[in-house]
Amino acid sequence: MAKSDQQFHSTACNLCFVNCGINVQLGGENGRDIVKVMGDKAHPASEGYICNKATRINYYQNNPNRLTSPMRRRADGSYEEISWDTAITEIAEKLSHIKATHGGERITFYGGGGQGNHLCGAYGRSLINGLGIKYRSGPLAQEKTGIAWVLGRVIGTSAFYDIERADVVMFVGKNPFMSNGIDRGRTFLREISKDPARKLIVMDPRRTETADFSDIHLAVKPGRDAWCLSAILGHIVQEQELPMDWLESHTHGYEDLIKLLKEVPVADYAEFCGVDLELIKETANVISAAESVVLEEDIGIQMAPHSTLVSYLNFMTMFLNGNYGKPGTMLANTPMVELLPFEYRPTNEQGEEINMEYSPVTRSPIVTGLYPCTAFPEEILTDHEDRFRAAIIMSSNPVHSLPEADLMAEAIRALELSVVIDVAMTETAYQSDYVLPACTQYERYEATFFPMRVPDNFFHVRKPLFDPAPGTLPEAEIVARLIEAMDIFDADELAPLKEAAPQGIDVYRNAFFEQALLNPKVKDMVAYVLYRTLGPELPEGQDVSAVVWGLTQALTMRNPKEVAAAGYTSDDMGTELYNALMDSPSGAIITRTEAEESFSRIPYPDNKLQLNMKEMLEELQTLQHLQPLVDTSEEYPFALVAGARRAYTANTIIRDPNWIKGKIPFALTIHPGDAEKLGLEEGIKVMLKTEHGQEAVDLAFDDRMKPGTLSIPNGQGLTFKTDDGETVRPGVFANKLTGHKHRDRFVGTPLHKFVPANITAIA
Ligand SMILES: Nc1nc2c(c(=O)[nH]1)N[C@H]1C(S)=C(S)[C@@H](COP(=O)(O)OP(=O)(O)OC[C@H]3O[C@@H](n4cnc5c(=O)[nH]c(N)nc54)[C@H](O)[C@@H]3O)O[C@H]1N2
Ligand SMILES: Nc1nc2c(c(=O)[nH]1)N[C@H]1C(S)=C(S)[C@@H](COP(=O)(O)OP(=O)(O)OC[C@H]3O[C@@H](n4cnc5c(=O)[nH]c(N)nc54)[C@H](O)[C@@H]3O)O[C@H]1N2
Ligand code: SF4
Ligand SMILES: [Mo]
Repeated sequence: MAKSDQQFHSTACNLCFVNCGINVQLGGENGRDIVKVMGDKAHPASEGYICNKATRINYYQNNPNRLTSPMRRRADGSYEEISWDTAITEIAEKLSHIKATHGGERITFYGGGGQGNHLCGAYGRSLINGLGIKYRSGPLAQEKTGIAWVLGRVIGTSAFYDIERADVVMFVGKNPFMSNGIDRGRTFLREISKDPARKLIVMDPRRTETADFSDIHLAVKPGRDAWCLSAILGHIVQEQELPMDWLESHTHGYEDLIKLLKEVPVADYAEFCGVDLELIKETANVISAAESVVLEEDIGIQMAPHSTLVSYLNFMTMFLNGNYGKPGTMLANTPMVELLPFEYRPTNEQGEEINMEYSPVTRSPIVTGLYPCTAFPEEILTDHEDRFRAAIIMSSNPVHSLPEADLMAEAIRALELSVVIDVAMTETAYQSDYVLPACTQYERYEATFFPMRVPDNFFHVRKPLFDPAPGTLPEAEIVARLIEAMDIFDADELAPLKEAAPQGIDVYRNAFFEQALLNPKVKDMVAYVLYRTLGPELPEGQDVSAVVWGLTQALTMRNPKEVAAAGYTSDDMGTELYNALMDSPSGAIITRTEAEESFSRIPYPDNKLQLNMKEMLEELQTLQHLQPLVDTSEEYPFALVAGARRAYTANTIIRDPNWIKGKIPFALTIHPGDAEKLGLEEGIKVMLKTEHGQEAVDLAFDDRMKPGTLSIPNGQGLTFKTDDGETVRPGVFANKLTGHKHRDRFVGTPLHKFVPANITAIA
């Protein structure tokens, strides 16, 4: 399929989770380079927007260190190339053996998707169910399980921010100027700052580039957002009018929350969180007076002290002021795939959750199907008989991205079997028994749909730009071969579907629903089944996208009204939607929702939001002791942000350091005033030390920093082999400096944004 024409091809950027639509031109020696990248104006969400990073995706696609053969670890820790047949046979044998001896629950699954590659998650699910894997985790469990738990308890269904129509937008611990993470990031910031009718509030210790566009910047002390939000809420409850009729008809338990907020000593909390009392009052008044308010948070608080409580308070700031279920607020939505379900979580009369599940060894809570990823090493490094014996890690790099990298590596080495499915030899791959090379997300069909927009939700199926690189396979095929090598299906079990497929989609559809009722395996391993039965009948290369047909069928059964409202009205809306997606290179709207319907989707009694989340109300009361959860000390006087988004960071998706322009992206930043006090000059090398390790790093000044804080970029210290065969690891490997116990007490998300640290000049 190599092309070297002047034609533009539509796809999406994979360097952050908003996945802007892009049009690319291919070229280079074999036509396998992405030589030009432009924003795709026809993309329903990004509308032509791209940031500085998109033009550099060729560094991902043509990583000189890409994997092109399955690899097996030797006893001495080196790796040898093996054939696909050998790899599949050996892995299948070992997995079957572990399952037979210890049970499928002793195998864990980690990852299953990244920024823009999501279909592999569906195939991963087939492997999970095929093997009887019960426990899984992934990168969502290091940022989003707190918010998922809270919203599960409060709303109980999937919901999202209607940010485009909100009069007041507040970003809490989110810097979209650098990280994007919202559609048309910088354009949005310019638009809202110019609009006199709208207001932007930013809560961030650093005077961020985003804060430059704001009407109010709350430069909170790091880790003290909970007090700041409580003070804002306290002022509203004590001095402003709440929409009592609305609260009465749409919420349950608001009285308990209001009672606690009435007692908040607003001035004390303001002082403790370091924000001027008048600014807190002004913020409260703006929120209270607004027609519609959206508070969008991100990892600046999701990876900071009191993270789960702060998520709860963010939502209470919206909901206590009536900001749910009307335009410009939080709306229930209709995702095609629930990457992060805000699931129904019933409680008893005492407000205790009744169906909570826990991980096998540490008994950590499972939220949205994921155990806390910080517990991963403890679930392995023990002689507990329920420990994990094997791990399958797909499209994720936990040794690099989870706290305490060395312990993570030790845990993976302690397993009886570890298998990584990735495009590159990653830090995690270098610890694993087998590494299976996937083709990139530009070499197969892929879909992007995260975040899930309201009121119109959209979905983008992307056609491949290239054939798979030699030696690589799509995850769909890797999973299928493993399932087949383990004889998970009997030879003739899929025969009815294989026979039906050539007879047209109507016949296939009937056969599919019949088989799904008769044979639970068809439902459990739906991605695999569709791939092997419907897939071969689809036009060339489309077999990987057969799963999308299954998704459109499921969506139209769940949300027929919303799919119809988006314009799909035939007898088989699912197939109609599937065909529309295959014919829409820039993506298409899949559902349309009325704001008011947000209430009918709440699964709790009388469709009411549940505001009195017991655990959070208890945690809220602990704030009155004015004790920071994490503090600096004489030995570690700085609060280190271990991983900030900068212009040239993209998790570990691009490994070739040449993609980076400038030096700052690698450096440790400090407020010039702090540096002066320590007698440190800009550009020197310093030793950055925490309780868990130390790393040498270049020092750069940043007068936007809050004094007393330090910051290093995320995604650095990656192992890369240069053209001369030299191995380099530029920048700081942040998770050599973090500890896995430094985590949220409810859901175990790491507190990377507040790591007590010290720096000294290196002579
Ligand atoms: N350039 C770039 N963009 C990315 C990514 C990338 O690697 N590089 N990764 C993507 C991913 S996976 C994610 S999850 C998002 C994350 O996107 P963001 O959350 O926006 O990114 P961060 O820079 O990690 O953190 C945001 C802000 O949190 C602030 N912060 C630190 N401590 C505190 C605190 O205690 N309280 C408050 N209120 N704020 C605090 C920091 O000063 C920072 O400005 O970015 C996505 N976009
Ligand atoms: N200290 C610290 N740690 C952090 C953060 C921080 O700010 N500070 N940020 C955290 C955040 S928000 C996140 S989201 C995580 C990310 O954590 P991870 O999900 O572990 O890391 P990524 O770098 O996004 O990993 C993506 C992996 O997918 C591989 N990959 C790319 N394309 C494909 C493909 O098509 N198929 C397959 N099979 N693999 C592919 C890449 O090579 C890479 O190994 O990191 C977290 N870790
Ligand atoms: S905002 Fe994200 S998806 Fe869009 S171009 Fe930038 S990195 Fe790519
Ligand atoms: Mo993330």
